[in-house]
Amino acid sequence: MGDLLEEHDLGQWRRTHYSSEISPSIGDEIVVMGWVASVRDHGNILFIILKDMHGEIQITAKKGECDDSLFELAKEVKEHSSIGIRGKVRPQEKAPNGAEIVPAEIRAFSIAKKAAPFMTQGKTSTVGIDTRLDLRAVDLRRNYLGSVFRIRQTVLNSVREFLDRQEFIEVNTPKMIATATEGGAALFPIFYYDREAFLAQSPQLYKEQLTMAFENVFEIGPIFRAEPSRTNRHLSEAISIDIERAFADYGDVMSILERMIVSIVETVKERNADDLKFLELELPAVELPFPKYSYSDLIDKLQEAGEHIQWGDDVTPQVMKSLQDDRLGGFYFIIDWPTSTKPFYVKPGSADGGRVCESFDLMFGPLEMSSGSTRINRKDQLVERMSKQGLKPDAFDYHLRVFDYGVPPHAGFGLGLERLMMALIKVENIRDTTLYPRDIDRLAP
Ligand code: AMO
Repeated sequence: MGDLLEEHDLGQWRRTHYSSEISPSIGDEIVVMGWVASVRDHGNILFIILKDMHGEIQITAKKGECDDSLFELAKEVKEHSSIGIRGKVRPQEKAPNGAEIVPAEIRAFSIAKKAAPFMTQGKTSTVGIDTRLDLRAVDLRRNYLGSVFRIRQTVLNSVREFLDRQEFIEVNTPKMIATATEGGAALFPIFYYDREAFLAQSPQLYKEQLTMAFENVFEIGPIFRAEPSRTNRHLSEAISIDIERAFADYGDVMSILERMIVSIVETVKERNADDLKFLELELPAVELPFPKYSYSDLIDKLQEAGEHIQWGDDVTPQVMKSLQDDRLGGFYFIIDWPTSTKPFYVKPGSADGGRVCESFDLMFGPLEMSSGSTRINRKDQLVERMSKQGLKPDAFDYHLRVFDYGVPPHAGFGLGLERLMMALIKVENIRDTTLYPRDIDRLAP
């Protein structure tokens, strides 16, 4: 009786069907490939559940029914191994797709050398996230995360489709840059030949410049923030959906943002019905227009609720939790923030000496999803705001010089993809919405 030998090469083997294509009516011999999700050995009968990118298929090896030597080989198959099976399909009511495969040949491309330190079946995992992240590629085989990342794919597709319909052009801006834009967030310095440079915190100034040429632009790309804190909502590298629109103000882009969120929710409902069913998930209710609260009104409400918060303070998730208001459970905007709390490029309002600026945050419950604003399009005002925030206008010469050539009134926003996923999927930890999270403690894998 032979051992199950590893044959790393594909050779002449080719998959003929994905799991999702298997039905009891297939008469011919087929070849399936994937990973062993589980093995159940009942002595004279063995069930192997094989998982591929579309789902699962049952392989049933029965003593007497398949060749003796093949039956012995099948018994050696271990969870997580990568294998191919040639065999015949027959109906089996209890199996996925109502069919099972009776094997005629097994090919072990890679035999698992160890048992994984956590279960990959089932919806929840009992081990801590760090154990899972240390072996993330194996963790990502969990059906739960499969659904999360398929939904993420739909979110990205639907954003692109939506913005394409609104005549936005997709751009890619430099990620190695010379200056900071988002005051509060710390920068990652890098060596750039013989100079110091930084990883981009945001495509902000580039997307603003591009409105001069293309009017409406968007970018889906990484942003880098040296976040010193350990929280469930901050990453050091996140994906931001950024838009910028010429001849528009913050009201116009808020309208784009809320319609985009509605379009995302509807598209996920339509394209990911199976994933939502598996996750037992109902997507958040979205109704246009989203409620809008002014920052000042919210501070009054928080003070009434007993919070020690002053006008000018940031509104943190902890503080927001003290507000008992049903309308603050879903998506809503906080608008008209103090100018002092926002970056230099945000346009101050015309009333009250510009104490309040034309800005908004989109929230989901206590969590910030997006920030946006009308931007300053006057060079002298921008220089003044930079200086007020302690920045050296000379360092921004590369940006300021384009203001001599007709920068249009413009507005935009940045929406955090992982934060949006947290809201849609009700994930507690942002790390589960990204493949390989980066944070203060983690730079690998
Ligand atoms: P802001 O700094 O508010 O605005 O960032 C926009 C959105 O990006 C997401 N985000 C993060 N997500 C995870 N981890 C982080 N460390 C992190 N930092 C930010 C959030 C946030 O709402 N230039 C402006 C946008 C604009 O005005 O167009 C900006 O970067 O969801």
